[in-house]
Amino acid sequence: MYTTELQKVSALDNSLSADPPELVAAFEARVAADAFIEPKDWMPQAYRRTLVRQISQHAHSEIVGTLPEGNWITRAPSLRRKAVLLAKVQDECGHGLYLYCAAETLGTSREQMIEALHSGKAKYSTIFNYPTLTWADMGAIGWLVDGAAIMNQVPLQRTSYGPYARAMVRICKEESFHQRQGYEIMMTLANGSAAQKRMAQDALNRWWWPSIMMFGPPDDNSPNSAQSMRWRIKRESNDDLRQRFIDVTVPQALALGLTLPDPELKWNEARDHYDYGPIDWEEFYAVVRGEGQVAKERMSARVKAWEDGAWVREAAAAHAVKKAKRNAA
Ligand code: BYC
Repeated sequence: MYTTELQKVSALDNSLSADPPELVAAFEARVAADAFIEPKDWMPQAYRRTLVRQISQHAHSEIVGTLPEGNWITRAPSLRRKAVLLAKVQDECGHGLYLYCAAETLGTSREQMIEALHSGKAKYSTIFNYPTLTWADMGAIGWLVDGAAIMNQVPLQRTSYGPYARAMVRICKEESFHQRQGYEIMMTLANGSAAQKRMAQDALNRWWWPSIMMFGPPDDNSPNSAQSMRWRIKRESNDDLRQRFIDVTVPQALALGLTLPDPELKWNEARDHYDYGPIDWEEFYAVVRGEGQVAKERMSARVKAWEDGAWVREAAAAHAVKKAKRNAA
């Protein structure tokens, strides 16, 4: 039902489009030639809307994504781990800011995007609505969540909208470091005491399925994919990226001596890929709808941070007005 409603909205958007055909044709030719579309270039309304949706949701994910890890900064097991985790969380705040800036170039203000998040109109990645129960979750997030994010984001470096593509170049470099720090935590735990290894296995058991859901619904149930692929916003399909992530990650789990929580996972010689068991899409849609306690905690933490920060925004705005007046004088 969720998907059907989305499909109806997309069809409506396209039918209402009043874009001049000659401009659309020139735009499509540029996209087909792999030229970047820049903020001042003409673009179809629906292309702009799709980008604002995807880039702002991506930005929200980076910011909301700091919450599950921020939860462990004070409890990191050593000074080194604390410093590394702090640096990673700071990187993610930075990613959120580059992405909000990229979305602002499309004519949507930061306030509008934040309002859409807080009112539940805009989404953020489902993965951040799962709780972080143990220190091993910091390893699993870095290894699996950042690993999945890189798989999805490397093709976005060639997305058709210039500011988004350029933001992704830097983000991907930092995500590689995040993925390695997560794997290093998992390696330490997997080679540690029996209790540490159990903790690593438990984290893998809980984060595996949510990580492979991060790539979004299957291609035949992904209402935005066909148009986004035609506009070269998306370069690869949800299922292709998911398969590539599984193929790369399974040998990494085996190297750790850990077991993946999927009894149907098996190398398929003929396909040259791993086969995997059915994904619980009901769970995915429930998490997308924001069901569950963690989603509520995430949103109330973000709303509180926004409200607590009001005085900083007001002071910065007052300072900017004062500075402008001084310069004019
Ligand atoms: N979670 O037609 P589809 C990070 C929604 S953060 C929630 O396939 P699309 C990190 C989708 O929005 C990295 N919702 O959509 C940070 C759509 O609904 P709407 C986050 C999801 O856009 C801190 C509907 O389902 N990465 O790395 O063509 C610590 C149908 O889907 C999800 C990005 O944001 C989901 N997982 O494709 C650690 C990457 N999946 O919007 C790490 C940029 C789908 O029509 N985004 N939905 O109401 C994308 O690449 C694409 O937007 C997606 C979805 C592949 C996610």
